[in-house]
Amino acid sequence: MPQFDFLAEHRELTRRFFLKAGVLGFASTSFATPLSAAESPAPEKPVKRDKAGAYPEPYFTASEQFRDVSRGKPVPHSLPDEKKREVGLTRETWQLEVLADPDHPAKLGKPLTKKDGNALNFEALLKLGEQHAVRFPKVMTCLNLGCPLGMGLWEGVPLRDVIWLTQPRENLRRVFYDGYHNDDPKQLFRSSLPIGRVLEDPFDLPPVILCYKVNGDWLDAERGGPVRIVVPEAYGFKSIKWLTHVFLTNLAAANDTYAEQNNDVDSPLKTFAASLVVPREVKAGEAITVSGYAQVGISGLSKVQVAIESNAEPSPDNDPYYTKMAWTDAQLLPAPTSWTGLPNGKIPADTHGFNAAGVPNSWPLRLTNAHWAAVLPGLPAGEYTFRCRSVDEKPQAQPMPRPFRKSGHATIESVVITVKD
Ligand SMILES: Nc1nc2c(c(=O)[nH]1)N[C@H]1C(S)=C(S)[C@@H](COP(=O)(O)O)O[C@H]1N2
Ligand SMILES: [Mo]
Repeated sequence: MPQFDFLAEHRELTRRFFLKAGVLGFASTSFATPLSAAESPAPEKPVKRDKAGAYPEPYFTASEQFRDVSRGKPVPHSLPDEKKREVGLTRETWQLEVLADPDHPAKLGKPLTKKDGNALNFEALLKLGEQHAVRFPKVMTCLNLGCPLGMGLWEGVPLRDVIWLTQPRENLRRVFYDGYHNDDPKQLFRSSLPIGRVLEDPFDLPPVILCYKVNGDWLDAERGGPVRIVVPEAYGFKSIKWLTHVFLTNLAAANDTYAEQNNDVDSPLKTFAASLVVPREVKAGEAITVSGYAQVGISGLSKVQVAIESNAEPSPDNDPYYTKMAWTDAQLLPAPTSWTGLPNGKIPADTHGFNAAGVPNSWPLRLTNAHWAAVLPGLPAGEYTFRCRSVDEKPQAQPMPRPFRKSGHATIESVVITVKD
């Protein structure tokens, strides 16, 4: 299966930056990346180059190049077409039930059920989309993995518009939802949200959607089609694929499958910086080129900073988050001018975060990845430790104040660099 070649994209982006900066350290660099080395398997198929041999300016990831995180035996997207039709995993046969949770029922005037013949079908969803469709960019990323699975422009109908159809009246505190799981309770993968998050959007966030398109195309089966939930500010496990059921409940607590794995299921995307290309060895006195990406989490990103210290000098005590280091600002790479992966390379009208001309209102965009690069001055021979961190919009250095792994990847990375005479 072809996969998202994030590193190839990143190298092409930063190549332009280093060319302009007059330093091209790439020939001798080797990768030092805790993320891609430890957690991301080697990409199987490189991103296609254009006629001139250059990679496209990366941004949105082709749906088939996403990394796939799907459970199930067999995984639902691998079912034969006929079976997909039978179980409602095609646009023609898909139906969504929106019901009261049988154990802790919310009071609904009109649940949407197969039994009553009013379950929501794809045509009715698209009909709602004519009035209410929304689009927003978001990186799909797994809380357990930390590395990006792919960048999508997700399109769909706000979940609240479907919930309103059920005429909820009382005893509604949370929304539980799950997807097709081979009718085997052991394979169930489910998630949940407080009703308040669904009915109203926190400041400047897009709504939670029933998503049926990504990057201008119908959502394919591997990405969770015909319909998946996409929660803008959340890690991937909240964005349930092959959606079949929404339960409106009076329970106040999360029932997410991910909660069973010690995960913090209320954690929104963290802001952090990661290195992707750092040399292990450089010549004394020679400029050091480093680059990486930052996940722009819920608290935004104002800058990425880098620091390098000699291992011969002891670091200050009681400074686990390196707040006392001599940090310098890296360069955040600018927004693309053409949006690879979208029809005609253009941002469609009414996309969250963009103006009418398809230009981002600000940069970098929240809930996406930003790329960065820096050139550090040459150093005398010795062993050094390179680090990078992010500073959010508040501006707080991150990953503080919440560096717990089970809230999502967030560390200040360190890479040892040897400088040789
Ligand atoms: N039905 C269902 N939905 C699911 C999953 C799953 O196993 N089954 N995996 C979740 C997890 S843990 C992640 S990280 C994302 C991954 O989305 P992707 O496969 O589109 O990259 O899907 C989520 N939705
Ligand atoms: Mo995940």
